[in-house]
Amino acid sequence: MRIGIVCYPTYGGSGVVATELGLALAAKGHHIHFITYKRPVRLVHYQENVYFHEVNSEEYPLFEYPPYDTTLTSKLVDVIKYEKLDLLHVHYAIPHATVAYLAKQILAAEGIHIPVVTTLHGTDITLVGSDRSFAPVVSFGINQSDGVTAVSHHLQKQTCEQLKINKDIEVIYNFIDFKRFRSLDKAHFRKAIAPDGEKILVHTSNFRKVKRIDDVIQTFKIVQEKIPAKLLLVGDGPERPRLERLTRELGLYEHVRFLGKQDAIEEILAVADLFIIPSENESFGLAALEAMACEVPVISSNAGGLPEVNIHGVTGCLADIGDVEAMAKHALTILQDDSLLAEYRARAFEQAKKFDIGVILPQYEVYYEKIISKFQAECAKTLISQES
Ligand code: GMT
Repeated sequence: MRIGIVCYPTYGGSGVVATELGLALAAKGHHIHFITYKRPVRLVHYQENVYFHEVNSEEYPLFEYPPYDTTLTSKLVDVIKYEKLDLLHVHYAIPHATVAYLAKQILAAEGIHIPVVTTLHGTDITLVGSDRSFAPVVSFGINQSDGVTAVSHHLQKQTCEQLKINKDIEVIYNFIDFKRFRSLDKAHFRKAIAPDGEKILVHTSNFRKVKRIDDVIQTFKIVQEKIPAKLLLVGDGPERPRLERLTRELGLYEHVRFLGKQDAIEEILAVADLFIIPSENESFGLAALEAMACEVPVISSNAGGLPEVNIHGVTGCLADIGDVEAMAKHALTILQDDSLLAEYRARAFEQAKKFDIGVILPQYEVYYEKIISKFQAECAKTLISQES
């Protein structure tokens, strides 16, 4: 198949999933065209069957905000037409689903027809909750897509409850590539971080309010009062300066390391004893899955799709949003008993295998084929009715 993929190219789950999906499809022989405003962060090496089309926004004094939607639409029209794409897969509804619709309409006027699949990642739906004015546009984009997928059952349900949706939404879980995310021996790194054998807790995110990193720090405070421990905070974002201050105020600064944005997350997870993700909302929690693939148990909130990934008492523990006492209690139970920690590690790894890219990728291929056949049948029906 010749597939166009539209995504956000920056650090962030949806862009990572879109890029890894494209690369894996290309490795199976599909031709993949990434279309976005910057080279996606995970698109680092040359790979056969992979193409990148950069969307350049025009600088013009009239435009206080360069019209990205319009330039993206124009690029899509061009790439779909000249690269003869069979399907367009857009990740993240805003603005990609509506832009795809516009491109599709422009091409239809020229007799070119292409099906569109939209994958919902989470904040594209939950954001609507904070700005209702997005709702009609997001609903429209979703309803006009030929296929719609969501990364968890929770997100599927939430989308149908929150928006006026007249489409079936297929759940295709996020996935993990075990070639990259697996347990690694990084004893020297561990020694550098925790020279006296302290337990290591890790959190990775984009440092936004929704991640509740205060709870990570408060949980760590309780843990650190009971056992020697270190906390690694990976990532960057608007909350970081405030959190650095909080860490200092709590007298924790020497035990907490802010590592900033990192590409080789698997090397950091290699030294982790516990991963912590106490989010307010999380449609799936790809970061938790990455940890589990590296045999790291997870302490999480029970928000959104997290319980579909992290199983309480099996792969880690769940607690109510904001319940740092419970999170710390669970963390201590696991960390204070090495044989229990080993059991949790093994079970986290077993659970991660359910999301192996080898399991999930064929689900996308089957779904694409289904959508293309359905779309072609509908096009043929329309043609016949126009001729008669
Ligand atoms: O977590 C973020 O804020 C980034 C966001 C994104 O769009 O990149 O992540 C969302 O998509 C990921 C990939 O599907 C999911 O694993 C995350 O759970 C989801 N984030 C939220 O729902 C807050």
